[in-house]
Amino acid sequence: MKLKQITPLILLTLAFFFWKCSNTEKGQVVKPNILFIMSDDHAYQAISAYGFGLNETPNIDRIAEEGAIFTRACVTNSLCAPSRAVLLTGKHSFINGKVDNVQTFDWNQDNFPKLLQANGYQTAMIGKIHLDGLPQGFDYSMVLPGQGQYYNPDFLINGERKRLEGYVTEIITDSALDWLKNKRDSSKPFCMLYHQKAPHRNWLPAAKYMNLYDDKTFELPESFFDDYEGRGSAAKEQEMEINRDMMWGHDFKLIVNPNGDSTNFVPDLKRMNEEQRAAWMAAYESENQEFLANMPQGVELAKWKFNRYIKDYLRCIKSVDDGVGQLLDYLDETGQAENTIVVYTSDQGFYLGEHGWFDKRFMYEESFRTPLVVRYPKEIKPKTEIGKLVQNLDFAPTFLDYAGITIPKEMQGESFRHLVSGETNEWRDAVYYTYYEYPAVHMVKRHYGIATERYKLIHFYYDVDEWELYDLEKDPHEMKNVYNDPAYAEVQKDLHKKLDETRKLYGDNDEYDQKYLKAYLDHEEKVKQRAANKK
Ligand code: SGN
Ligand code: CA
Repeated sequence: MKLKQITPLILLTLAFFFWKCSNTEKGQVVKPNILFIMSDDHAYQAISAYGFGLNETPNIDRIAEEGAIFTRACVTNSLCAPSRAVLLTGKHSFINGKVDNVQTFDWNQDNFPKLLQANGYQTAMIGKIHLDGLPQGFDYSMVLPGQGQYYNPDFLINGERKRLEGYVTEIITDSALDWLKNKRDSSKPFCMLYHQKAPHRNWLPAAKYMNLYDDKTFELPESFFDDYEGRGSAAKEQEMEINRDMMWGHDFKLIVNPNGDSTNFVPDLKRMNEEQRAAWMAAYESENQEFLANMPQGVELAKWKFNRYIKDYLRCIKSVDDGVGQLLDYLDETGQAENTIVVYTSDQGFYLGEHGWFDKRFMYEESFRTPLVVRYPKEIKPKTEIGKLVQNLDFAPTFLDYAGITIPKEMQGESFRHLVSGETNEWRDAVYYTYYEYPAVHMVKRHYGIATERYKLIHFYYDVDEWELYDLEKDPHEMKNVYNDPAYAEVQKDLHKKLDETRKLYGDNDEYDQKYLKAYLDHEEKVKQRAANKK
């Protein structure tokens, strides 16, 4: 063989050797670390990478710039605890059993951290989990009981309750860093669920951000005064309107109720220590007094309420974004950025005044979608944009795939590893959604449906029997239900067929609905009786 012929062969061998070395350690494939960051109720509209211009989130944006942003990531059930059960198990709510915030979650079923643990990972869960019982699948757990508190919160540290002084978002970040630096076995790859409580209602900011946005006025979204014409009774009968349903004390942080009775003060003030309370009073009280002295009316009052809400909401997000920055810096400083998959998402989306609303639950876009950005320099090109219908159902299989673990066939999601790396563009063309918590706070009716890239078909049931169909291309804000529009007769027929197929695919049926309805009503009855017995 001539040298000319041998050279490419040598180069190829050398390239393979170097590739092997970079991926192996003592002959073993190096498994990537997983840093799964999630916050609670973080609307994609409040992440600057999504381009809404509301606020700046430079650290979350960094993940998107150095990796991928998903523009149509969505959830299967837009509520906190169910969303967490889905992401852990990779199964729809009606299969994993945690359909609403009141049913108990069965920790004995399989979840992805258990599988990672069994395959050499060290796992930790730090922050909000909202699932009762000792979390299974974690070498270390430090979780808020239930919703948790913003100030001086209690934590369950490997099951033991302890009150920690400080602001919840900062405590969770410090504890995550502490686990990474000092507590874990660094000979093993890690998987850490770093899950913030913020920006969940009632949006209490850190003292240092209480005055952020003081000099700014946020404009009401276009659909703020939506009259819900053109949609069914569910949109009309909800109780999540900023202007009507938010509370003077709890949400707007007035210490004196403008209506005269004194029951509506900020309850959280009691939990704060003196220093925190002093910062709070200094930041809010003069504005409160001014408001009470010259109470605006009509549209001006709506604007005031919206601004109170959105400013506190965005202030909470500022601390969440700071924490993301600290974690990213830690990965950089310790040379782990290359080998760590970083995910930022929320348990669901949220309304920031669209349709006049706050909260979530509906299958309409703002709460159906959720933010998702992912960085993994080894496989994901910077500035990747993915518009496919990826769901929180897909997290468990995706993480297992990255870790080289066989995905159990019972898991219903799909790994998006090869979609986000650009290796394939093939993906599902419809996703399935269910929502069960009714009658309950915010009164969003029970519903299920499917979404395709262009359309959405929703069925509201239980105390109604109403169908809605939206054409997102023509009506991105879902203002007009075209279910009975003859121009959509074919589309409607196709979507019904698709919905039936999708329900079959995932194994959903009316029996599940009946079973969970009974469980829910039994629970409500017990709560009522308990309250009556107390009287
Ligand atoms: C609390 C909130 C509600 C919220 C639910 C569920 N009220 O009840 O506004 O919809 O949680 O949220 S508050 O008194 O806590 O402010 S979830 O994210 O946990 O599902
Ligand atoms: Ca939530």
